[in-house]
Amino acid sequence: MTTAFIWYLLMSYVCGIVHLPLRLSGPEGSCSGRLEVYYNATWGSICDDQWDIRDAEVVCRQLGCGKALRADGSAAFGDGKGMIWLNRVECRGDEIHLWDCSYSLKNHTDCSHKEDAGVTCIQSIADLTNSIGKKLCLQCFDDCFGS
Ligand SMILES: [Ca+2]
Ligand SMILES: [Ca+2]
Repeated sequence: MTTAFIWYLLMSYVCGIVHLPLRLSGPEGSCSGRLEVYYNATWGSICDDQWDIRDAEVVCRQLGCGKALRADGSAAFGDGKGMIWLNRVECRGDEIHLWDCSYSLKNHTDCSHKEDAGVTCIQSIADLTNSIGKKLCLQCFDDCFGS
């Protein structure tokens, strides 16, 4: 096995076979804010159609932010920029990752940034370890899959 392949396996494990990395863009720290998803080498936002607390539960879980308090819509955390990658997210609420849910993933020109979705999660003691994990995942994406 090449070093690159071993590295890939390691990062796949750390990142949980990454399909759709998430981050929150907000003023109140890492566990609330406008949701952004990394796809096609670009961060984009999520349309709030059918955005609800079950979807927020999964996002908060994936980010290591504990339980969800609220699913925010109508650009509650301000308008995003660029692509709107996700719409019509439908989670049961017990999924580990958002990509386990049903959703529409493409450049949603039928939605506007006035409808950007966000989440408000309970911050947990796990934040510290998870923020390190998140950094690793982002680093992984920049290094392994970035342009
Ligand atoms: Ca809407
Ligand atoms: Ca939903």
